[in-house]
Amino acid sequence: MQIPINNKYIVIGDVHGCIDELKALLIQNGFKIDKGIIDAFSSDKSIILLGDFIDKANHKKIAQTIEFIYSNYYHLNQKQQRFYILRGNHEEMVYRYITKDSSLELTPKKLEEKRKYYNTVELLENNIDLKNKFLKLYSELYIWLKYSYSDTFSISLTHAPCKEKYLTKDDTLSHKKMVKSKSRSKNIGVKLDDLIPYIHQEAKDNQHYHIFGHLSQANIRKYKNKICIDTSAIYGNSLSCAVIDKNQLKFNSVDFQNKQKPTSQIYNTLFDF
Ligand SMILES: [Mn+2]
Repeated sequence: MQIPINNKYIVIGDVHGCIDELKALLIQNGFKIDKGIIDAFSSDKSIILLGDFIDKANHKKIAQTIEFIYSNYYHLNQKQQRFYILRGNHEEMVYRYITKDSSLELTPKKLEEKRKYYNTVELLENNIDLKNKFLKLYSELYIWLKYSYSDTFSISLTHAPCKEKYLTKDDTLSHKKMVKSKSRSKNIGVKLDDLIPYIHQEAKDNQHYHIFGHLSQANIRKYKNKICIDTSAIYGNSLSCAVIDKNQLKFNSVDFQNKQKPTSQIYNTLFDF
């Protein structure tokens, strides 16, 4: 969906239950938060989450994250849309588990994955109120957003990186590609630039940017017009954002706040050449 070009945006990478970092990042960017509610007048920016706001953190933090996003989504969008959320592969998989999607065969491997990678499922199965909030939010998620400022400046936003032929398209295959790229956990030992070579191969020296998350990195990774802003908050690193204001693009981050135990991860660096 095209988003208005007369607004400013803060685009936030994969939250994965890092509610303390999400609040800190919003505050760092001028928002005031009182009792979990964002003061709509404290900033003129609209908020965009790039997806994967659930899973990996502990249940308490994931619950707080869903509650915060749910409350503020409907609070900020009362008069006009000021809060947008993209669908990440984690929202999609959790949705498929909790709605008992018939195309999801619950083999022993899938049940193991549910416990290991999609720990929000168990949380929602035991909390109907939270499950209903997640389902309502899920129905609001976008697959892609585009900020078309001018002939020389635009920004496409998706959860995962994808080939340009799929970017901002609305067929089923394109949607799938914008939500999830090739799995690193199923291709251990393969360099990320070899696993998804199209990102650097299709990169151009222009200002038609593609900003995505999904590939947890040690820092913001930028090569020409391709930018990854998933800086591994839940792995104890940082939560990052891109700030869009007219034809200006800036970035900032907050460090992991140590309010929960980080999970572990081996970084597989993007644009490592
Ligand atoms: Mn992801």
